[in-house]
Amino acid sequence: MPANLPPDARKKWAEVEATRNPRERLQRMQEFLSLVPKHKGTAKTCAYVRKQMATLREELEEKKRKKTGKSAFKLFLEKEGAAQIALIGVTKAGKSSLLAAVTNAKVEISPNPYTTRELVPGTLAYKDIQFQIIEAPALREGSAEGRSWGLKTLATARNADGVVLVVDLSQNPVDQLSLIVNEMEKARILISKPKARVEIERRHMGAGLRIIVVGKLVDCTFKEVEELLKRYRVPDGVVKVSGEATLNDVEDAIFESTVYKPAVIVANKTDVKGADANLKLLEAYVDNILPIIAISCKTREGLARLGDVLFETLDIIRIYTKEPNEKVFSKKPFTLKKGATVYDLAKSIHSDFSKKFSFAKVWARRLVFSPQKVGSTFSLEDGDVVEIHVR
Ligand SMILES: Nc1nc2c(ncn2[C@@H]2O[C@H](COP(=O)(O)OP(=O)(O)OP(=O)(O)O)[C@@H](O)[C@H]2O)c(=O)[nH]1
Ligand SMILES: [Mg+2]
Repeated sequence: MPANLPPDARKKWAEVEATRNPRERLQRMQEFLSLVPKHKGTAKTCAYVRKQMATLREELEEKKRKKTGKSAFKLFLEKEGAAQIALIGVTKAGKSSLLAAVTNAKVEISPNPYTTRELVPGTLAYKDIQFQIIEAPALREGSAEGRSWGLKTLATARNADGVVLVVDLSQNPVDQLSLIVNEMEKARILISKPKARVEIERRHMGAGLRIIVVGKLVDCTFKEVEELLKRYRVPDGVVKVSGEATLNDVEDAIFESTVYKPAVIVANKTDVKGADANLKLLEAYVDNILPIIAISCKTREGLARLGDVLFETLDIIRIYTKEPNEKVFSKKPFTLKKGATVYDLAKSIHSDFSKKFSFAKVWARRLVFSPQKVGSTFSLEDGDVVEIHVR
C-alpha cells in the first residue's frame, strides 16, 4: 500500500506532481522508484509508476518522430461525433470485421493473427447522431506492460467514452474476456463500477481543496483525508468520494487514475459450430453485469442492435437547441450525459454562455406546459428542446 511509503518518497512524489516537463518528470519518477522499498505492499504503486513512465517515454518518442517528420504514430485519436467507442479484443475475434460491417471504414480482415496494428477509426450513424468507432490493435497477455501495441490500445480505451469487448464464439469466450478485462484492470481501466470511487480533479493553484463525500469514509475522518492530500501537495482540487472508501483508496487515487468505462460485450461468429454452447458459457459467466450482443459479421445477425445498446449503455441524451425568436430548432443535437442540467448544456455550447446565463425555455413532452421557463439547475432528458437566454 502507498500508505507505507517513507517520507522522502512522499516528498519525491510531490516533486513529480509539481513537474510539467516530461523529461524532468521521468527523471523524478525514476528517483521516486529508487526511494520506494520493494515489497508486496508497494508493488502496485511501483507498477503504476513504471507504466506512467513507459507512456511518457512513448510520448517523448512521438514528439521526436514528429520533429523529424517520421510516421504519424499516435497513442489515441481525437474524438469525433457524439461518443468515441474503442473495439477491444484478442486477435482474430473479428474487430476489423465488425468495424467494416457497421461503419464506412476500409480495414484489412484476415485469418492471420495481429493484422491490425494501427488505430482504425470509422463512423456509425445512429438515429441523428454519430458514434466514432475505433479498432485498436489486439490485446494479449502482457499488453499492460507494454507488449506489442498494448500501450496504444489501452491509452485508446482510457480515452474513449465507452468500450466494446469483442469475443469470438468459435473459441472459449470466457478465457478471452478474462484476458482482456485483466489487462485493462492492470492499466486501471475498469468496466464495472467499483465499490468505492475516489476521483481527484486537480485545479489551478490557489483554488483550494474541496472534499465531496457522496458515500462514506470507512476508516478515517474528513480531516485525515485533507491532511493526506496536503502531504502529497494536492492542496488544490476537488476530491469526490463515492461508495465506501478507506484512506488507502484515497491514497491510491493520488497515484492511480482509475477510470471507469461503460462496456458492451459483442460475441461474434454466431454462425460457427459450437457458438450456441459457447454463448451460454459466456452468459453464465457475465451474469447480466454487462449487456451481451450475439452477432455474426458473416450473416449480419444481431448487428442492428449495436446502436441501441451503445446508446443505452453510454447513458447519453440528445438535446436540441433553438435561438430565441426562431421557430425551428437545430437538427443536430448536442449530446450530453444523462442527468445533465441546463447549465451543462450552456457550458458545452460556449463557456461564455454559462457565465452570462439568465434563464432557459424548455419544450418537453413530460412538462404540463411547454415551453416552461427554467433555471440553470433544470435536469434535461433525451429529446428536450432548449432555448437559452443570456444577460
Ligand atoms: N465464421 C465467421 N468468421 C468471421 C466472422 N467475423 C470475422 N470472421 C473471420 O475471423 C478472422 C479474423 O477477423 P478480423 O476481423 O480480421 O479479426 P480482428 O479481431 O480484427 O483481428 P486482428 O486485427 O488480427 O486483431 C477472419 O478470417 C474473418 O473472416 C463471423 O462472423 N463468422
Ligand atoms: Mg483487425
